[in-house]
Amino acid sequence: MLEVHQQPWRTAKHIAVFRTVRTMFQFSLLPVLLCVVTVSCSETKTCDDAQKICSVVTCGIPVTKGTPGRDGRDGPKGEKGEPGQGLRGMQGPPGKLGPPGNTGPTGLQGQKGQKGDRGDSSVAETTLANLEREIQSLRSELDLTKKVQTFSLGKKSGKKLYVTNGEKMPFSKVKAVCAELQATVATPKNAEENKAIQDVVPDVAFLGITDEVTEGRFMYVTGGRLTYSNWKKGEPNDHDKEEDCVILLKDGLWNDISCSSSFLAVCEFPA
Ligand SMILES: [Ca+2]
Ligand SMILES: [Ca+2]
Repeated sequence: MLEVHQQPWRTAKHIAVFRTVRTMFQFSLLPVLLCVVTVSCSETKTCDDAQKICSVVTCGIPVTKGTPGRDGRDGPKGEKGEPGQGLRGMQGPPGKLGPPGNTGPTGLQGQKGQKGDRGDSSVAETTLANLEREIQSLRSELDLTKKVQTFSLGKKSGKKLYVTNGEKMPFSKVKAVCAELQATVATPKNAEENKAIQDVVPDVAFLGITDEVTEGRFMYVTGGRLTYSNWKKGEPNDHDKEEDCVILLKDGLWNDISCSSSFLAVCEFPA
């Protein structure tokens, strides 16, 4: 204030600028002074070097060696080295069997062989003898089978065997069924055979007798005129002129009937 009064030419603006410049001078000089003090405590350096140290070290504290830094990044990959000289491992087991290959082309036809020797007639004779023995054996076996069938299935009278399947059908089908079995429709040629058939069937059955060829003249389906008959009284009457077949009634008597009617089938086998 005294200087303001002693130097009246100075304005208030001039005073403010003066104070600012003085303050800046004082603060800029302070680090230099501190650095000079620090350097003087350790070793002799120029003022410029001391300023560099002061940027990382607190002035006035003795400088000590720091700990090592972290490892740097890995360098680029080197070139492939030479094969090692160590022991070689044992060879592994064989691999799995591969799939089969495609079928190859057909080979060339071979050469024709030489003509063989003339056959020996004794070989043919031996073969024939063996066949005859086999046939004889089969005949014996067949005879035994027929005897068993006769005993277990049918009624035998003389040389005939009568068998029924228990089904009722028209006469034409009865003939077909028996023919398929290489048999004929049952045909009694005497009272004994008539009784044998009667015992086999449980119901009314067709007989192998018709007058289809000539009305009123009954014949066997296997051929030939009747040598035996057992007609019911008043039969055959050819009722409505359409009765050309013959049935065996339950009492053993015969009756002419329509061939399209259905009755039991009985086949006759030679026994
Ligand atoms: Ca008739
Ligand atoms: Ca009749």
